[in-house]
Amino acid sequence: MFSKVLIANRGEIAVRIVRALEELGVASVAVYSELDREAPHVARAGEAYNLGDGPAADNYLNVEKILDAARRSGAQAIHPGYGFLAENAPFAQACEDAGIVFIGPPASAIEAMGSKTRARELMQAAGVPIVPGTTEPVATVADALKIARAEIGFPVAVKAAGGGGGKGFRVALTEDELEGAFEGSSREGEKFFSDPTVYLERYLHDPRHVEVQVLADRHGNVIHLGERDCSIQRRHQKVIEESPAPAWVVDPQMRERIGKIGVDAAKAVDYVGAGTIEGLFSLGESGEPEYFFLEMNTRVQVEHCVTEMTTGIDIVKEGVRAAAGEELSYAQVDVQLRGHAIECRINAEDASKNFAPAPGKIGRYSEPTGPGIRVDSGVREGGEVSPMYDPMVAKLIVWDADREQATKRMLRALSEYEIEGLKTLIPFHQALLASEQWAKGETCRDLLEDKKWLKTLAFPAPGAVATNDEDAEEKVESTYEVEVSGKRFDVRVLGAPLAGGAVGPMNGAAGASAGRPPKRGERKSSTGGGPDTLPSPLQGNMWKVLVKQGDTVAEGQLLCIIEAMKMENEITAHKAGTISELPISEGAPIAAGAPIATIVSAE
Ligand code: MV4
Repeated sequence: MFSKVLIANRGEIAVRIVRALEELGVASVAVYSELDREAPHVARAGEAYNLGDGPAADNYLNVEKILDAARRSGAQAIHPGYGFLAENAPFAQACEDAGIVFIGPPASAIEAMGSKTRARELMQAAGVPIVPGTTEPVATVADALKIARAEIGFPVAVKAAGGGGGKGFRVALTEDELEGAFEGSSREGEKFFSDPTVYLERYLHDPRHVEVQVLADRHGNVIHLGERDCSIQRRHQKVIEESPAPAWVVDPQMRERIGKIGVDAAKAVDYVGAGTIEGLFSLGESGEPEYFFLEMNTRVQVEHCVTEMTTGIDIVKEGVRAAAGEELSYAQVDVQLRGHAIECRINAEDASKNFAPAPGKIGRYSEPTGPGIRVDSGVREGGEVSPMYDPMVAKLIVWDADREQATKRMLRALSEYEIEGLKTLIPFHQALLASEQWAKGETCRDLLEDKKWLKTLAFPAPGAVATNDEDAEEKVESTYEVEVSGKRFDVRVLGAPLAGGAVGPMNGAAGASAGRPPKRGERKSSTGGGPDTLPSPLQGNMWKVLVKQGDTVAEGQLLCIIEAMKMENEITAHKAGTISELPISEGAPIAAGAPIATIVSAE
């Protein structure tokens, strides 16, 4: 086993890896950017190296600086976590060349799976079922049309070969949509992966995202740890994951089939460590279940925890052991699934505003505890969620005997979670997990795309005015705890503002009430005004601008799309009115807090 390992990451996953290393008796080395000087992952590690300030390209993504920190610390291996350098084949190779072990698969496996067309070709040769379509790049729209007509049929999915995770994914429902889908996919592939190559797949109707966790060592042992269902996604980002999949989706027979697909896929690329084979599950024309390989993630994933809960196997520790040349601690027969686990991603985002990132300073902070609860977080009270990084601040994972009980336990845990000052997905999770669609094990796509439903999850403004009648201006809803004859009551008071109370949002969306009285400037006027200028919630690049100066827009109307952290973030109008100023342009960088638009209410 190694004596010291450097963690080339931040946030909850860096903390997760420190914990695994500590249990293995391995010293940990953190790296950090200037912004993360006070971050929990730095405090938690044995030693830490400052990589300097600036964007991630200058620190967490800087190969030379990270290798240098590894050398200075005497670390024998580097754990990349997920994101950043985790699936970067040249980095894995650079580690090897520097005599440092990359905790993950060989660079050749990362590279093979990085090209989606190459991966499809390899998987087909290994007998792994792929979504019907092409394994060769499709050069022109004319070729695409020929192939779609003759071999695949419509609707057809166009995907970027360099893509994955939904980037460069377009659908052509009919022939006349093919050109637009082809061009769009190719453009996005070029922009994000410097590769305009696209390929075609049969478009599956309302599929489920079902993936399988695998572990492999350098001695030829490959096992699977069962499946995870990650069908609850918005804009191709997973928000809720569970293991196992709902019973009607994956039965023991299907589980064995998916497991074998995972093992065969890993063996085909000489995989080492923890990896995930992502696939699509759908019902075929005659209602029979189908499962196809989609892509392989050659790293530990955000949602690995649900599998840890149902198998009792520490996936991060097994990955470190495998990298150190040890044999896996488990054979396939040792893997027994028990009960049901669910994970909710606690992102600093406002679901009611199209999941806009909502970075900010964290006030009072208290995590849920009790039976069956696990919280993997990378934040603490008084900390700050920077617009510079991914808005996922924590993962709440629960385990219980079955799906129904795990759901109730998750709702209990969500209601215990206190995060003041920050808008998070907690109200979204509460509403979704209470829905009939979730109970039935549906994909919930209708809910996730239902703007009206999302709007009901709006956070009250600090010290929100309770009603909208004329003299409501001075009325504030507050909750107080009182004791009457020794019995405790929570009372809601609607009335004149009183001093004291919480600052900023609490977990609760609509209906939450604690709040200080509004200050003059931030008080909502009764005419539905509010500040005219909409600041950018995040730093990124302006990818599309959909309005012009002088346009009249409705509240919630799409104004522009900002690309940040490889994600498209839709920015919508914060109020109705006329755009008087629009200091943004496509392709230009935009800073967090910089003005996007000034909207003057029509009166
Ligand atoms: C698909 C698909 C339908 N047909 N591919 C790819 C990336 C992943 N984030 C979503 N992807 C999809 N690929 C074919 N050939 C539908 C989706 C899809 C999806 C799949 C499972 C669960 C939720 C989804 C949400 C949007 C799109």
